[in-house]
Amino acid sequence: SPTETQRLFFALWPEQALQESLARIARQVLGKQGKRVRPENLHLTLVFLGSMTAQQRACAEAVADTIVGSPFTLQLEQIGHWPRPRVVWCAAEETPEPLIELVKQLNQGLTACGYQPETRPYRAHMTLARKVAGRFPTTRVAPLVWQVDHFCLVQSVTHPSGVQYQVLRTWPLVI
Ligand code: 2AM
Repeated sequence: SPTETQRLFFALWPEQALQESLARIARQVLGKQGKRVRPENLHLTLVFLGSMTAQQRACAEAVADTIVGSPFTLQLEQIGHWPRPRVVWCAAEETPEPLIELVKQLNQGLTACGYQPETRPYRAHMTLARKVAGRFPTTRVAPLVWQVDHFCLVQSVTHPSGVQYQVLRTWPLVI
């Protein structure tokens, strides 16, 4: 129905092998601290859309259809902690220019869909764990190299057992 909504976001979705490598690092650095993200849920958000109607989703997909992006390599080597949201994340020391450009293109296009663009600066990260309190110094790990050649529209579904993410569509980064 037109009033039904879905909770959506654009993301980079790693292959299972990379998700497992990230999960292993998370186990090593976190031990028993916090609530680790399940390996199959590990991802990097580009734009969080939130609750979208079918019409808004169609608009967002049409925007994604217009994106002209380049593939890039993400070198994940930094583990850090944001004390206020209490998340531990993994990130690249250098955010590749094509990633910044992709997020910018999405944000610009999505304003036509009634999307309120994020006012905070974009910080590419993969949340590894939530509810991590206390001190957690930034550490460097052996880089995980991620060749990114597509991006995805993802639905977030909340179950009693936890959140489940479903990749709805993917778009290639080709130029
Ligand atoms: P996070 O990992 O830093 O929490 C699905 O919820 C994804 O969208 C997560 O990667 C989450 O980032 C991101 N996200 C960004 N803004 C959000 C918001 N306002 N509410 C929920 N998730 C958000």
